[in-house]
Amino acid sequence: MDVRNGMGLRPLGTSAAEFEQDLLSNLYYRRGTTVESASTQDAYETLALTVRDRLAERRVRTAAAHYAANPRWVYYLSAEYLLGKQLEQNMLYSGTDRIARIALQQLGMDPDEVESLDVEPGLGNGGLGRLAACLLDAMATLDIPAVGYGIRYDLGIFKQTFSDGAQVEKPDDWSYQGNPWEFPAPDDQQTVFFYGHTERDEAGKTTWIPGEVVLGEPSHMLVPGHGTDTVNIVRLWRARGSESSFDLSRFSAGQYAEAVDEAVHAENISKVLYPDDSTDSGRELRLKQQYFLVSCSLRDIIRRFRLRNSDWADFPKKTVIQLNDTHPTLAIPELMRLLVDEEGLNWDLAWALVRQTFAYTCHTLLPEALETWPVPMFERLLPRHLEIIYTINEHFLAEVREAFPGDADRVRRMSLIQEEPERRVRMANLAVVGTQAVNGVAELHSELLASTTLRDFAELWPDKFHNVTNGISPRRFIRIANPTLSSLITEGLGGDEWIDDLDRLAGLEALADDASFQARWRAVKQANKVRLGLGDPDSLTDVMIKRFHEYKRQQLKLLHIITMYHRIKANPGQAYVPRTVLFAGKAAPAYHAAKHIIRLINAVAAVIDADPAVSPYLKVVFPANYNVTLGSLIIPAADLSEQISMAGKEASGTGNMKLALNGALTIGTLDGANIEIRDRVGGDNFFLFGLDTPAAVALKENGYRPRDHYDRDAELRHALDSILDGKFLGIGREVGESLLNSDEYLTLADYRAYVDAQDEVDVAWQDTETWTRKSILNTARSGFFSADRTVRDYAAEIWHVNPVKVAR
Ligand code: GLS
Repeated sequence: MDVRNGMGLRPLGTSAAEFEQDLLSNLYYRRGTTVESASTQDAYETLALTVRDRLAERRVRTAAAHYAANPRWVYYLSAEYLLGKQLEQNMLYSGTDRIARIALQQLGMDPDEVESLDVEPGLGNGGLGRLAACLLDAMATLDIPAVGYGIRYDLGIFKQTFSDGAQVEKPDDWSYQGNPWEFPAPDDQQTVFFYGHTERDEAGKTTWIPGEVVLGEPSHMLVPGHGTDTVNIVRLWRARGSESSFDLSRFSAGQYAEAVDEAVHAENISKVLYPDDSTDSGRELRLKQQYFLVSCSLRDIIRRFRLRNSDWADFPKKTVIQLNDTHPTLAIPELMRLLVDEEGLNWDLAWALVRQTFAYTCHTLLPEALETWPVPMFERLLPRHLEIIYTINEHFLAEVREAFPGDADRVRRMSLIQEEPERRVRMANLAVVGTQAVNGVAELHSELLASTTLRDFAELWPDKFHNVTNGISPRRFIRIANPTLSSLITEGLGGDEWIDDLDRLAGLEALADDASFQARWRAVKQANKVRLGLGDPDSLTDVMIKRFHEYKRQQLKLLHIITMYHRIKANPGQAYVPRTVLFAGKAAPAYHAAKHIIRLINAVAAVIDADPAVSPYLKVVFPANYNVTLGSLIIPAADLSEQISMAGKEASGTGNMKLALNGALTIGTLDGANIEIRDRVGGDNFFLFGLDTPAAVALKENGYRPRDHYDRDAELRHALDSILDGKFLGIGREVGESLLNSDEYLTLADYRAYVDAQDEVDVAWQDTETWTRKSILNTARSGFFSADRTVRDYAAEIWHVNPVKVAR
């Protein structure tokens, strides 16, 4: 039932005429203007509000259903969310896409122009942040009561531009025009402490006397489910100076600017997203951000718990808090502090509750991504939390000593505090100790976590370790990103149920050999290439889209391109398979090696473009500023998906899933989720190459010498020499030298296997029917990689939560 009926409110209509009325009314009352004088921005904001209103009604009903059920909640804590644009998604989920467009046209507005003003909130770096968004989408779609918590950064991930081929970063002031999708909730504001000292009274009760007080102001965005009435929320915190940070004495003395200084300073906490992906930036402001997120969110979680519950013993029954990587791990000592210091629970009971409440997802294998904090910095910022961590550590290490008597080395490795070369707090260790479940994000990753990175912990608590293979939202990454393919699939399967039940794509197998279906499949790919507008739509579109990181090995792709270039130059008369190689992705601003690779790619692209003997066959394009929006245009146009990381380094990858789902064939190593993709799509439909993890480890242990490969392989030598000799506008010598002298990620060792596999790609491409068949099979067999399956796995294995249906 529409709750507004009971409130005497008019239900919102489902016809284009009613939508048009609501547009007019919102234009008038919310924007204070009329059709005649409205700007495109007015029209956009009004459209967003009119769509949002339709979801708001579902949100109210969802909240009522959740309140009545008093269920076990999932609270997802994440420092990053890459939500992507909201308008198109919200129109689809609210069923208003068609009527909204008609209504806009009726009012004489151009729907495409109006929709183009929607802005992507770039509140994350890459895969980890996008995964958080996909999981929220799936939780809502599966009717799981959930709230996502994050930070409302004023400046999201930087905007990438190129100057002379080099990456230049520009600030991303994403909400300077406002954000129509957001509901402020000032009543739920929280107070956060920093610095200061602790005091203990005679009874042993500890009080934290803070040195700085900051306010956390929440707002939320709606997270609608698809094909259901559930609308969950993602709640984002923004820092504000508190009144106590306004220095009244200075104000009275006429020093107004100085008086507000501290308040302004406080607001820096949510000013900017740290632009490092898979690396630890280690700055105090970052630690402040993490505590800010955790402190605000936990108080909010407790407030929500108290709406229906009073007994702390019930807290873990009603609450599971999922830590998205180590960034929100401070939630563990913070909940201890709240329970022991503020609620007066005894330590043992509090610790039992805390451990039952939390679960931790690890997203990396790179040692440099495991966060640690210098003890002196930590102690200054969070004095009480350090005491709590010391106490947790004491109890924990006693447990380790009991389980492994006499193993001092193990105790040293497992301690929450690193002692040498300097004392640091180890967040991953804390996250494992303070949770009931730890999971990796792909099968290989989970195995490697338990056998290497977190081995000591897996030996102590084998049952704590799980695998939950990542997944992607089929709504976002095929239905919305690739509408033409979606229509073809719906036609082929005789219905659109597959969108929320992705295993049904298996039904396409029956069409994989059907010549007319194949022809339409190719036509869709072609049209998507035309839509993308980069490179010849008849060429093989070869894409590598992801953050720039040496372990991902964009440099390997580059060596292949240079080799193709040399082959064409050497034999200009021959026929070559025309390729458009598309790179997209950002490098962390301080990651110089990655930025050199970007610059070299752009230089190689320019040299090839300028060479008429080569350019008919080979084109390298590098559109700037890769984000969810650009990805959604590239992915549907791709023929070949490059997933070429050094084995044992990519935790999972999710771009690999998006591309396979959209019918691209993968060329890849046995790394991360590539292994599971290949298992499912079949070895015949996947171009495998390179060292596997044990071989890569062994090679490094036996003293890898990249120069041996250089000496042995003439084509490789030619490619590297041309870089070292400055043949590409003099750019890239650092890249060449690093490959030749250290090559940490075994690029040269995998070069020959990679180039040979690429030759197989060329051969396969020339057999159009077989290629199309492989493409269809990739889509048909990618159902497993739906985020809905991922969320079901979390729900069954880790969260133990049940759906709550929202009645119509
Ligand atoms: C990452 C990993 O690097 C990716 O392999 C993984 O797919 C993603 C989501 O689990 O998490 N970890 C990280 O710090 N950034 C990532 O993208």
